[in-house]
Amino acid sequence: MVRTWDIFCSVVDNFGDIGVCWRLARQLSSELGQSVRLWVDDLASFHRLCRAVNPARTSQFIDAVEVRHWYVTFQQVEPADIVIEGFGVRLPAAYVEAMAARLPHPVWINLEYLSAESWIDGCHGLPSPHPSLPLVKYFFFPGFTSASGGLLMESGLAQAREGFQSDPAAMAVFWHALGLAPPDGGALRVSLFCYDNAALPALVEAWCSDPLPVVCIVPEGAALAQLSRIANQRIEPGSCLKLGGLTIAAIPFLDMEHYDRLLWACDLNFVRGEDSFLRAQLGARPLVWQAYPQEESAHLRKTSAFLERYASALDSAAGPVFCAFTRAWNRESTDVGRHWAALRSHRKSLSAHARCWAGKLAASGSLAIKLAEFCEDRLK
Ligand code: TRH
Repeated sequence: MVRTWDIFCSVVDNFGDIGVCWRLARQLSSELGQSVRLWVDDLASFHRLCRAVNPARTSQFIDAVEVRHWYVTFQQVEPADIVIEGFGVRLPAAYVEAMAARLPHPVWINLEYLSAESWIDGCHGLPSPHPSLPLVKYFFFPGFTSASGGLLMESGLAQAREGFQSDPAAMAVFWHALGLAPPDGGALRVSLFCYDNAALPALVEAWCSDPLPVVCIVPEGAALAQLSRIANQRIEPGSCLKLGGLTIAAIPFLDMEHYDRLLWACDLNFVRGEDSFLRAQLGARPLVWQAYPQEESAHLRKTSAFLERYASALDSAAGPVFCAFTRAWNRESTDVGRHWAALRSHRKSLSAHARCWAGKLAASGSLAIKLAEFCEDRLK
């Protein structure tokens, strides 16, 4: 059944929130035929992920999704059948009152952050009645189990990825477009997307002195700024800098489709947050994840929960090395320098495991489909 949806996204900082909300909106519209309106408070950030977005327009259609600029002063509209607040964003008070006045009341969902922690299975789908209005909000938790809300995966993704990864000509075109020669097998290609990380200087040092050359491809952003500080010179997107055996290849911030291709094309991807983290797993290449740093070391618990799931099927030699490296990266410990040589020596088993893991992700279920079914059950 075609339902109307309002998805509210506040960008705050970084790109994960809009990345997830946009993927969800697009999939609900293009694959499930739903009528979707996406409210975004920062169209300039959205434009960086999706070039079709015109930041100057208050309303526009992109891939059949109605994109609305969400201003502080909200222009009242009739609420949709299903209302999604992305990551606990506060909805406009007048909109919430209109939800309460609308019959039947819309299904109200708080879309939570992806986590591998086991407690989310017990909280997924729980209702929370509004303290004063006749409304119920449901918590929807993405996750890695069939009991969770599943993972954002568009259909046809594995085929598109495999088509690209098995087509050297397409990969060569991609590398040339970035201003880089296709790999000749003599160097390791690593993409780097991370938060400011006190461990990065030690990793750079290990890369510089590694007998296996490393090409580190860095989109413009925090990682490139930190590399510039480490190298003590400004590294501009589009330029390359050689430091011993390390080549830093700075590239512009890519749109989502090209960023996916970068993840598919590299031998190893450093990713962060939630969305690049999942895209790297779906990319079927080895990854090192930096969880979004949180108070009281919550990110370290998230890292451990992921490692428990991901590394359990790694062989007994690669598993401990992979876990030690990832933990050190998240603790921002200079131990990453010490662990680097061991990590990359296991790249064959890490690559085989990454392919296998990507194939298993489908078992968690598609988030968009699960969400649509969850809401439909409550609208009946
Ligand atoms: O940008 P992030 O750090 O987002 C974060 C997290 O979601 C975090 O949990 C949240 O609390 C915080 O924002 C506010 O990392 P993430 O989640 O990986 O999102 C990055 C998005 O940017 C993702 O959609 C991939 C995309 N991207 C590109 O499209 N092109 C690029 O060149 C790069 C580097 C990323």
